[in-house]
Amino acid sequence: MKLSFVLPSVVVALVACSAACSSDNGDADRPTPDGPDSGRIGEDGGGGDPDGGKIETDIVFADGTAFEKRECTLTVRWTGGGSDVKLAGEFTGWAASPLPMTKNGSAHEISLAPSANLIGGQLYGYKIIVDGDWRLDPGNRYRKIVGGEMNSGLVLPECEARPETLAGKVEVNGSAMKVRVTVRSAADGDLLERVKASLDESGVPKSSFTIDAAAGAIDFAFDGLAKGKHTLSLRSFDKKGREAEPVDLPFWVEDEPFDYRDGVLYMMLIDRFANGNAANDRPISGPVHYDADWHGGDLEGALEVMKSGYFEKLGVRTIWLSPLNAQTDKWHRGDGDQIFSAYHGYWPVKSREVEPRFGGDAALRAFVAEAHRRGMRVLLDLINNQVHDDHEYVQAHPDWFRKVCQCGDDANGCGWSVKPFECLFQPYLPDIDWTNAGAEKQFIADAVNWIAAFDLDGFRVDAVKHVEANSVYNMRAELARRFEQGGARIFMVGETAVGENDQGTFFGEHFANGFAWIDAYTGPTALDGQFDFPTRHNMADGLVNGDKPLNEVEDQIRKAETRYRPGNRHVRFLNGHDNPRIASIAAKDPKLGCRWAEGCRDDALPPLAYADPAVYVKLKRALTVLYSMPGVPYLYQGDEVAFGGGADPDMRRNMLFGGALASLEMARPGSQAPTLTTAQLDLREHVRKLGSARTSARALRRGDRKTLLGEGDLWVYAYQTGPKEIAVVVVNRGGAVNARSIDASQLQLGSVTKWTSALGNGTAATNGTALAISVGAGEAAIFAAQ
Ligand SMILES: [Ca+2]
Ligand SMILES: [Ca+2]
Repeated sequence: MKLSFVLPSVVVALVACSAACSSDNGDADRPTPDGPDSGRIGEDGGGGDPDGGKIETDIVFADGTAFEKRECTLTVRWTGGGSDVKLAGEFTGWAASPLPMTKNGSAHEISLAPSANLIGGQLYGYKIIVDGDWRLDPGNRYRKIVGGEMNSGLVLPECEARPETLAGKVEVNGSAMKVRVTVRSAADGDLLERVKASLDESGVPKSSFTIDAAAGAIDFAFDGLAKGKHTLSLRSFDKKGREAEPVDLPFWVEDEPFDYRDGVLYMMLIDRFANGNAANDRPISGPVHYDADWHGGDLEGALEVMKSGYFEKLGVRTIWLSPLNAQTDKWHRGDGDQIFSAYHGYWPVKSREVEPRFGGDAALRAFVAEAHRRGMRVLLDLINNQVHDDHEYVQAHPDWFRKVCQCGDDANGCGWSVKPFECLFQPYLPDIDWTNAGAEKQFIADAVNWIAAFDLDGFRVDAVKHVEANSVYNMRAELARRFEQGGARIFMVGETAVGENDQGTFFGEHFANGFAWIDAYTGPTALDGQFDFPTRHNMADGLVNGDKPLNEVEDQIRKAETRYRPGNRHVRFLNGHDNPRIASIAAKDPKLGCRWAEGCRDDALPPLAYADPAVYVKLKRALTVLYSMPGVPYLYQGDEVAFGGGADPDMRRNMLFGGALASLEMARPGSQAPTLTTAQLDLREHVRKLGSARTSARALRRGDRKTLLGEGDLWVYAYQTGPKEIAVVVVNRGGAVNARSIDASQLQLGSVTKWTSALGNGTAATNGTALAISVGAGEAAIFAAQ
């Protein structure tokens, strides 16, 4: 079929309509939590952007345009073998009357049609019975817990309710993009009237689309697009005025298609990062000690730091923003009966609004836009486990939340692993009940809204192991429907804090060890990756405090490479906003034993800067390994300047920049922000060289790691992605190494003429199939082939 043509009779109405004149683009975007329940998972009520002033172009279909009708049936396909294969679910009375699946080639299939027991838009639990064995269906996106068991879930299309927008794959070629969008009528056959289209919140020019009237499709083609992120947004309406679920097609114009391994993930704790607007500062003071109070950091400050080029210099390609939801103004007693405020962002009272202290919605939009101009991705910390008592949903929907018992209250049968899903982090933080359909629907809709309203690129998902797993699957399904039809991927990386030997059985699913547990939540229909806690523990133990022989660190890294499923994007890290600082660990600071939550303050806590040069030697070594790891390296604010600090909240001291950015620094009232020491600045220079090394050497970002040597004090590994695309990493814990010969027969060295040192230290030379390596005592080096 011809791809596109415009019939002479086609009426194309170009109506520039701002939010002010668009009656169907207003409040629908912000459904009230107690709005009508359509039964659909992840209802988000529209694609508008009332605060952003979106302009849409009306593309009106001419009479005679043909449209396919929506499908009402859903085909379930099982490809896992077996001879007697049946489907059983809530709609079959489970085992009472399972439905036989028909063999079709190597698969078994069944087509499900709507009925009184199977209503479009509703989520039903089911399993596949394979020769008597009840199995989850990996071919379906949804999950549902029924009777304490995890099941697959299916949702029949709401074919009668509204038309449907379907997008083909977005093709980007240089600065040009094209995509075919097809619209289908509701099953009643009511014809489509129009599609409202916008590109980057502006209308689309008439020359950018043609209507294929025979196929009910629109072919879009744009050219001359600027580098960075773009989004084509589409809303379709039929003649009855019914609106299809909105579709957004985000895509990037960039020199090299991005991979999250390409650079560092940098975590910013907004309140403690940079204060760009003193007018929104609102500490609680009174009973709240400065260390646990709001300090004034905001997205305006973060934007200034971004504009200075700070992140590029560190090799950052992805920003993880701490939670931005509006927070309670209250303070509470927490660990050690100490008083804390919500400065960290994990006590939300609103689901869709940015905390005013962080600069509000406009500041987030500005920050994201600037990041995208610079080719950086922005992830929001998404809290799916808990809200604060004062959250907007708690009063209206008490059934969405649980207050069973407090996590860690072992005496009352509420150990962290005894009731991991329903236990409370704190008595004032109601736990979200993800087995409640209403709660699930709303919190997924809110997640979709964060992406749609603020153009975010994904989420860091908090506390995954305390949230029923259907949250991850069903959220991915809705994100995919809304944003991923054109081939984009909303990146989701989860926090499942388990050790290598941890295991658990939940809702009938068993995780035999930490690797399997972490992997269980990842895959095409779930998370893209998780924080690699088992490897973190071993990397930190071995590298940061310097106690573990390097060959044992190598063994642990090898384990991570072989025991996780290939293809996921797990995150490698040394510490984070919940752990004592690596500088204090490297210093083996005895003050780490004096915790803030036990009442320790000021000089009883670790210093902000260490004087001992040995600390920096260890940190340079550890950070060199971090920046040369497979996966996604993650840096927590302050690691690059060797901040000291102990347990919560001591590892969250105000960020320091020095130089032109010093005006954004925060300090305790009545005192000055400290000055970064020469040693701290020197470490930052080292990290910048590491960032530059990872950015410039494709081998480091994309290659498979090959271990060339693994001794207790000397460790050498390499990556190769082409004849001259080779990076060799040398980690030396012992004395100076002088022209040590390392077998490099795993590498193809034939095209290499020389080696350059990315960090400016040591030398490497090719000698046949070996390398001659020299590095100083305690040093790490990266050599790039030329
Ligand atoms: Ca501020
Ligand atoms: Ca929970």
